[in-house]
Amino acid sequence: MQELLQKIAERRAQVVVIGIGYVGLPLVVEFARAGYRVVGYDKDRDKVRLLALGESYIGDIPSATLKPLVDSGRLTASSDPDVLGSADAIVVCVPTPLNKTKDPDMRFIASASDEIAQHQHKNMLIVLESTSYPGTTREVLVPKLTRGNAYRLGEDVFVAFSPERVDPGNKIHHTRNTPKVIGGATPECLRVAQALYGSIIDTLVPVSSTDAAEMVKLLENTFRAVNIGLVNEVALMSRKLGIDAWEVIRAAATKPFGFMPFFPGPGLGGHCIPIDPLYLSWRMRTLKYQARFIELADNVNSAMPAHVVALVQDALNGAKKSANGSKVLVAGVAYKKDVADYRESPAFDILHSLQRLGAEVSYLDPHVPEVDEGGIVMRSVASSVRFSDYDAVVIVTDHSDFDYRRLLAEAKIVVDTRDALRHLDGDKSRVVRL
Ligand code: SAJ
Repeated sequence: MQELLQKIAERRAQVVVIGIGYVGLPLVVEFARAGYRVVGYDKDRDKVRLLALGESYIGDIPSATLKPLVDSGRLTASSDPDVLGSADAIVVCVPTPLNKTKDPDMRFIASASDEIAQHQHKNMLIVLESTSYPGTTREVLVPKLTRGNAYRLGEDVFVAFSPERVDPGNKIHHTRNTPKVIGGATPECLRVAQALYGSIIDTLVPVSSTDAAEMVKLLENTFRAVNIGLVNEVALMSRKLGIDAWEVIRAAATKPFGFMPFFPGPGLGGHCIPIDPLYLSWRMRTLKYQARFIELADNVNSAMPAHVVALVQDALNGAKKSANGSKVLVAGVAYKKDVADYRESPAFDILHSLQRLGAEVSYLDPHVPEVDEGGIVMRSVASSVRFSDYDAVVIVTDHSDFDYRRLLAEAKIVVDTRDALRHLDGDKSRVVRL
């Protein structure tokens, strides 16, 4: 351990980050900035090629940040698993999606851990950052890295879990200034992991085990999914009560203690909040326990796209039009404002449902020029599009750079799922909100 701690302290440790996506790329930047030699390892050759050129493909990391680090020779990229053989520290930031039956898809973690095991040598630190169910590090990673007792945990192999806390598009909280939770498979593992992360992150939050660290992350995201589910149900109840849910939530948010505002939306998007909590409910099912809040929130949130489509149908009906044959424009397909990522975006459920009703659908999203998702293959219309060319416009993502004033002036009907027009005066009689 001393040898490894020394290498880390002197920045001589060779770091390899497996998976250079929205979590891994900011990490390789911080490690390179701290003076380490770091390799971004990914099977996606496009990412490797772009990183090797110093060209960023992640909105939060400018190429101007990347290029000097690549030119310095400290930051390199590779698709060759042999780079793992020369690593002193490996950080795993691979996707943890759900499969078709909404069960954890562990293939990326399995493949990464197999490759690490194949290239393992003495005195290696391996940290898992990918969000997964409590027990993953202990039950999946550790056995592979200590198989046949070739390596002894906490003596010549060190394993930890440290959840990522990246909020895409967040201009204030980035890798270095966001506190980092770390759990070690043994106290020595924790100590080595803290030595590594302590050189790139201001505040570390050690916890007692990898299981606890895994659960911290799931609590963070379940907290969001459940509270978003709550306010989505508040929106449904308020509509039946003839109450403005947005007004009620904003008024409740003036409470200076004991309240945190969440807002209704067209459904949950992104590859975290709709997915991570289901890793916990899946794990609980294997222990014969039903995680009721997670499943209820998932039910409510998953039903929001259909609710939006019903609002569109009702609004068209109010104008004596059927959805069938109407032209509908979806404004925004990204999963949240001011990002280009459209994974799991509810926009596609809405587009699909409107198509099935016979509507002629288009979308406008300056951040997403084209999509090929779940059978929807489309290009965005131009931002100069005339909103009056459509029978209805549905605001699904409240991007800052939409021309809301012109949209409100021109559109025949607006279904606003984000209360994006709240700042505008003028005739709102054609606007329907969640
Ligand atoms: N949403 C609502 N209402 C809200 C907040 C969000 O409908 O009040 C929707 C968004 O439109 C989006 C989804 O929920 O479709 C997720 O939004 P999000 O704000 O949680 O953003 P993510 O998924 O990009 O990032 C979250 C992080 N967000 C924040 O902490 C603000 C954080 O929970 C994690 O670091 C990250 O997931 C992750 O990687 O787990």
